[in-house]
Amino acid sequence: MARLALLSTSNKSGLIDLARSLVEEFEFDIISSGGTATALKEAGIPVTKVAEYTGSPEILGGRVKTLHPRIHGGILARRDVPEDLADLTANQIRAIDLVVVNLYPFEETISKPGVTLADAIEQIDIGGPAMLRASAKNHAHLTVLCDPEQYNTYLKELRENGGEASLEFRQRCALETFKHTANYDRAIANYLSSSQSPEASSLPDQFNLSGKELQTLRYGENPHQAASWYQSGSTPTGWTTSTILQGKELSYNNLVDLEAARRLIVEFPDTPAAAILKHTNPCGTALGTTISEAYQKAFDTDSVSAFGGIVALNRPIDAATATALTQTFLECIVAPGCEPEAEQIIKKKAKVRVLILPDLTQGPPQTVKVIAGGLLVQDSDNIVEETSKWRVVTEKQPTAQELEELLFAWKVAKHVKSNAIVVTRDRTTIGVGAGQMNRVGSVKLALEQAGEKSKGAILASDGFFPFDDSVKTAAEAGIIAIVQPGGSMRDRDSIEAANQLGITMVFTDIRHFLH
Ligand code: 93A
Repeated sequence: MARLALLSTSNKSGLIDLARSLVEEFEFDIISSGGTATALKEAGIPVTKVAEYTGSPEILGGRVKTLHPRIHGGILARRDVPEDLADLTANQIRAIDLVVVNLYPFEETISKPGVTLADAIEQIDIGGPAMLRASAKNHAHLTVLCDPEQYNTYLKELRENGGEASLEFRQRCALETFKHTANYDRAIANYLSSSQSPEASSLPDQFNLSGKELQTLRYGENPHQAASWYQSGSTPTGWTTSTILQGKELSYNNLVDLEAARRLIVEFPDTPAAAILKHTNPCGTALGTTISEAYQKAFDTDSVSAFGGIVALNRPIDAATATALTQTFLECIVAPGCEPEAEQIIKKKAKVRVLILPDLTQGPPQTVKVIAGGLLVQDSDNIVEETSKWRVVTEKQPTAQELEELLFAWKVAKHVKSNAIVVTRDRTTIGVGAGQMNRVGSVKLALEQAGEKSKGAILASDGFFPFDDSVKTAAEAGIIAIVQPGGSMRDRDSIEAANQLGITMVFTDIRHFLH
């Protein structure tokens, strides 16, 4: 007797081609739920409706279509257990050899504007997951497909194996299916928990790792640490959508640095901007009239540290920038695009990894840290910086130009590990003090790096000054304006020092610790 395939799909793409091959090439009989059967009939493919096969009509407006012992018996029967086979015979049930189901589009439905809870609930598929899970459970005896992307692989498998799918293939399909139904249910649970109690919701969807490994990384932060890169959430976003133009395989540290670079560079959407990072800290960040000017300025501020750096550009790479990029050893470059001529130029440095990320702004709404026994989840530091909300606390007021420079420095400081001090002039970092345990230590480092250039420059601090020593050290080096959150018990001391030394200071009332 011909083998039996059950087809029940919401997404009908690829359905007709698959069914035609099943019937014409592999002599399957097909049974299908209402809509699927109609689509097959229209394409001239012989099919029996599930309702005809079971003798039970679809009821409750389609809520019960395939939930029937003739279906589930045919899926779940163990072909090597005589009692199971006897049950099939006694109940006139045919064993089913292939189940192809894709589910009601729940996630698509809830992403539509104005969707009601009732709409969403109606899109919770019951019969589909029941068939998928039953088939995956019994993969020792049949094949299950839950995604149109599997259809061609399945047909290829049959063609290469004398019309049979190997056990290994069926196992893989079963695993895919359980992942698929798990994600489906998680999407429902997340939706319901956010619609019922947004304040006590479960882990955000972006931390649903869905088991999809994008890359086994060669190692983690160090060679003795194993590491992997997983996709978060059920649809690809962020780096998962990037394309790699060239270069060696991405490493764990590359990805960590690239993400830090991305976050920094998106602070400056309106102007060509370049950032060069090492160990997640910017060693050079600059704005320019062109992207090549921005890169050159960023590079020149600390060409020593830039060696082996990660470069992020917020404009496509052009020929001039490409030429500049090839003048030094870099680990990675990311930009929203790359001109063909630039591509040819960078090719000369075949090892440097070049990534194209068309939308650099797609960041995670939350970040996570793992601690013993738990996860710490927080909103990303996405606050919009508004100088109109800043407070000038000194007698001296900043000029409009100084205010712009202060904003630039402040935005960079946000992306430097605390304690963070950033000294800038001409929209270019000239000194960065990162990760010191006392603030004045970071101030000294940043000023030392800026050297003579600190005369007339401005300074930003990610946290408040606990004492007036930082203000005094900055003024001595020639800093003319400071931006900091304010909020210390000794703010008065710092303000007085600034007034005495004739420098401008503004408070943002927002701090940007980064650990
Ligand atoms: O409403 S259901 O949960 N009840 C069922 O018995 C059932 N059987 C299949 N949804 C059910 N399905 C789903 O219908 C499938 O998962 C598939 O998404 C869809 C196909 O319906 P049609 O063939 O009528 O287009």
